[in-house]
Amino acid sequence: MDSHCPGNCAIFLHVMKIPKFAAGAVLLLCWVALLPTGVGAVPPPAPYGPVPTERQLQWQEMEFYGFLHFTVNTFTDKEWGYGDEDPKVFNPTEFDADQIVRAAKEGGMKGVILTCKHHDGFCLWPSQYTEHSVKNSLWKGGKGDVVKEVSEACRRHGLKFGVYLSPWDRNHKDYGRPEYLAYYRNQLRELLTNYGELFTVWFDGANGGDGFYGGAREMRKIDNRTYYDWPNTWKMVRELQPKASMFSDAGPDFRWVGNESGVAGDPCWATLNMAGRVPGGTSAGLNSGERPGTDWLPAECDVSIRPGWFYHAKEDSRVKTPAQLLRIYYQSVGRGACLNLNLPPDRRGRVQDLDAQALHEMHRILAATFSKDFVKSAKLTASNTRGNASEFGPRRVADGRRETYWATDDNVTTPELVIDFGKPVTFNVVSLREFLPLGQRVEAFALDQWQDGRWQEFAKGTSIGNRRLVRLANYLTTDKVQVRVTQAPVCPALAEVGIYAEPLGTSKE
Ligand code: FUL
Repeated sequence: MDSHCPGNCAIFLHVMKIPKFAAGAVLLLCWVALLPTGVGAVPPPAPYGPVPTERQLQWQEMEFYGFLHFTVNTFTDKEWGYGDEDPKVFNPTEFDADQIVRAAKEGGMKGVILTCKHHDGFCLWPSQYTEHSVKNSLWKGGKGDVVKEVSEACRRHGLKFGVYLSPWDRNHKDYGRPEYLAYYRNQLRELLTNYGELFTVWFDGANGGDGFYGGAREMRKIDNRTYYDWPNTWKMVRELQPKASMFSDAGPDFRWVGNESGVAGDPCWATLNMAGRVPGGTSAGLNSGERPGTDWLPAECDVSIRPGWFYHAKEDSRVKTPAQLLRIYYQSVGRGACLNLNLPPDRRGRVQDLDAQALHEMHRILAATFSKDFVKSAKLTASNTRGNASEFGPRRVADGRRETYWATDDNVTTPELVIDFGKPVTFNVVSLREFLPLGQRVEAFALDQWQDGRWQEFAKGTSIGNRRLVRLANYLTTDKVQVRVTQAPVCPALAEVGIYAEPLGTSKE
């Protein structure tokens, strides 16, 4: 923790839910320790609205990770298995978890989420609670465990691992009855305890309908407000995997963005009004979020690199191009959401070269774009700075640290920040980040360039949150840029401002 310890301590203590009396004592010590130097004379801004937990912050920092949709559907050429599939159809010929995880890593992903059980009910691990799993497949003579292999490959390659366990189970005889819940939780417990640390548990909202259901072959509908008793399932995840962030249409840690095309709303607020929301419930408000909102519930954009979620040979010609993937990146990560891009392993049990190459090329362009930040060597001047410049001054936006930020006095809510490069610079991408522990504060901003002796606006936007990427259709050349906060209910706290140039020739599709 650096020189603005008291403010950060306060947020830390709040986030960690440390009792008030203990928090008071710790804060007092922080103040006393810093008083002789005079540092910290002006406290940090007070948080505004809902703020993230430490767990949510960790998840938001990942920004980009992937889904692996793989099951019997890969072999039956379906998107939703009915639940009557013979486990023997699951038989990847050259399964290679390292190849899959390497493709994700070389594409810039920070983790992967495996469909351990999709709606068809087939389990990719030898669950002791069902025969409908890899243990009755031909793969590895029934001795294989895809969850184990992928989770271990993730650890070998430094990626995080997460699980998807479909609540809807078209195979299980008890689906729709109270007994199924015990089965679901038993399976979840296996995944939560046997495969190391998980960064997420992903609860799908698709629910109920026709299915095999142990041979009944009928329609079963459930009431998604009550059937799953989510609070108690979430409690189990918290106990067994305290660091895992949970996904559903209604959180509790991050939300669906309301579409499967990878596009966050503009704006996309990290907050939502939670009253009456349940997983699998309404998608109203999920795309743009709600402001100021009752809870911090940032969005995840899930989308497949192909039209379907599972591998189908007929879609080999429809793998998204690097240019399409880049657009998705800018419309998801660039609007403050995380991107969960699906890479479906094929019948060999590998990611196809086509998919890996498209992803790799997208990552190469992003890495080249963000390798040089023109703001780092520029002179920064703010129209207002809170307290001591070494604490809240404009240079804080260029130190590459999310934990530090430029802030203004409480009554200055629409300040300007001038970035003087000292020479003409050519760029087409601007990146902004807020200091999230103080809440989402900025409601609108504008960007100006210095041209013909005056400021000329070249872009404007609304929400910032974890990240806002402004990608211009054309490169601009100027020696000064101005960031203007044009609307905010409280003083802003900007953690980062970056200015970049995409490699020449990057196609925008
Ligand atoms: C949906 C499912 O129905 C799809 O098959 C896929 O798993 C997607 C990520 O979520 O709700």
